[in-house]
Amino acid sequence: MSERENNSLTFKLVYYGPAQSGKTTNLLRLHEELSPELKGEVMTMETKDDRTLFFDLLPLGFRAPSGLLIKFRIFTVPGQVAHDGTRKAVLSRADGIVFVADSDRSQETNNGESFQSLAENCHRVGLDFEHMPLVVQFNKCDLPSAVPAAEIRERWSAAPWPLVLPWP
Ligand SMILES: Nc1nc2c(ncn2[C@@H]2O[C@H](COP(=O)(O)OP(=O)(O)O)[C@@H](O)[C@H]2O)c(=O)[nH]1
Ligand SMILES: [Mg+2]
Repeated sequence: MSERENNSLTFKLVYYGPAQSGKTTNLLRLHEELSPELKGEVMTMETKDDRTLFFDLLPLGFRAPSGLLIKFRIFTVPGQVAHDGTRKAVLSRADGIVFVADSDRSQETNNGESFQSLAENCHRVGLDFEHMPLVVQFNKCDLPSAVPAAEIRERWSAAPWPLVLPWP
């Protein structure tokens, strides 16, 4: 949940998706693009087992003209199937989600399974998936084996979520 205290508002955003789809790359790129006064350090945590939280975090914030401090805490989840417990912990109390799909045609099953796990995990941690602010980003569109944009648009045409395709 976003919290409002001390004249500040904090939003938690989560990058979710299959392993290797480019979630961490997105976070690092965002960090590069932001001006220094807006951002904190990127924190990356990796463990071999699932006992410690395993995620990336980018904190950022700015002051609105009203004086309100608006902060974002942007997380990525680990995509590997084994890390479902961690994904639930990271997803808990999210205010918004970016689902990062891998456009490579060989990854269609992994994308589908990960999206299904997102819906299930939202329900498990008490988030209303149907009303969650969610954007679907098809990444790795530069690969020769990427599914063409027209095909992705056609397939997602009935879905209610905004689709981000970085190519025409
Ligand atoms: N070709 C291509 N490779 C990408 C793109 N985004 C990420 N990658 C590569 O995909 C691999 C996995 O990326 P990473 O961000 O670690 O994925 P994560 O597991 O979702 O966090 C890395 O080798 C990245 O350099 C992209 O848009 N195009
Ligand atoms: Mg990662």
